[in-house]
Amino acid sequence: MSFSCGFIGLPNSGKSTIFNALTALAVPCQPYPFCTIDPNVGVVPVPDARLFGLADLLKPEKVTQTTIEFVDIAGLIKDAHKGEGLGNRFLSHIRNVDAVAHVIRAFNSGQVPHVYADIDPARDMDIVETEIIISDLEIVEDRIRKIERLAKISKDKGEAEMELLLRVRRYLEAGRFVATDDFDENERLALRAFDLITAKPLFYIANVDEEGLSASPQPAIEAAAAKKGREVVYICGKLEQDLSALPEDERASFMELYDMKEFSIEKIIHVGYHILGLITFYTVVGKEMRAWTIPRGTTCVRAAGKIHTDMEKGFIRAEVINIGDFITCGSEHAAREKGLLRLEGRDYVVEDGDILHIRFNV
Ligand SMILES: Nc1nc2c(ncn2[C@@H]2O[C@H](COP(=O)(O)OP(=O)(O)OP(=O)(O)O)[C@@H](O)[C@H]2O)c(=O)[nH]1
Ligand SMILES: [Mg+2]
Repeated sequence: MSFSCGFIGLPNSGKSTIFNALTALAVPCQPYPFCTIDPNVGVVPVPDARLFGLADLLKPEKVTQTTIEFVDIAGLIKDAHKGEGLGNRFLSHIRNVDAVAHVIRAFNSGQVPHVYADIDPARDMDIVETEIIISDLEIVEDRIRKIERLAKISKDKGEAEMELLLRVRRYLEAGRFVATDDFDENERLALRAFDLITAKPLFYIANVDEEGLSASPQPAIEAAAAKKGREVVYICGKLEQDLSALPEDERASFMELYDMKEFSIEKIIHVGYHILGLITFYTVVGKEMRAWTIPRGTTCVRAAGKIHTDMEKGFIRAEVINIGDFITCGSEHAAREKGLLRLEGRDYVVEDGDILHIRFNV
């Protein structure tokens, strides 16, 4: 899987509409089967033009895309932590995701009431994110109390964890998400065990009108997101829903009609990879061609381990070529003649778009 992404937002912001469209649209992208694990969790193959381009050339029996998981939960309203609306307990369903997409209501519709009457993205961002912060604060406070209780009876005073929790609490009490960059690698690892939503990267999905899509990016939304240092993806939930109901051969002309330049999943992937620091590499082994997702900065030997532990243990070297170069050359032979195929050792840092052929010994 590339990454998992949980949706948050006000009720009627369009989370489920977008979730349904994303997961329904993915079905024809096979060969990875769309699978619904639960009505609100969907695993979708990542469309990958480079992988499809390579498959056109090499015609492998099997092409395996990487996948993305979406989790759709109920909407949050102001004072959800006091039980307003559906409360906030359902946030537990997104405590394990890698990134959070905050769906912002930016479409006008007389038929779909806005919980707060008018369209105001900046206000909605604050309402929902304040609830997230309070919910995380509840977790942190609980944990602090537990450590204090244990400290009375145990030799282990839990000092390191306490110190970390107190640091985290300072962000939350100041009404901020946790700036994970301020923590070192070990602390970040320890932080992960708390499952805090505020310690995950967040981006916005602005759910806009048909007209809003061609008029995007919208200055008011951009300004509000920039203030929080976050990126925005513009999607029209309604159009996505209509698009997902169309047969595949009619989709291109529909997209042209509404000035939809790419599938919205591609926009989400783009932002998600960016904020999570992910890249894609490829393998062609036997009859199978496959895309893999790794964090930027991963060494060749670690990437080999992602494919198979034997490949990491017995790693000798890798033959590496950029997928774009391979497609331009048209064959491995031509790429080799042009000197585009390189031999790299275990410490080589894998680049986005590398095709890796791992030589290993078991
Ligand atoms: N006009 C218009 N209506 C939309 C759009 N996106 C969603 N809707 C409608 O808005 C209503 C609410 O959408 P949902 O997707 O159920 O909203 P939600 O965020 O999942 O709401 P909760 O599950 O209650 O939190 C539905 O009637 C949708 O058809 C859009 O882009 N334009
Ligand atoms: Mg919903």
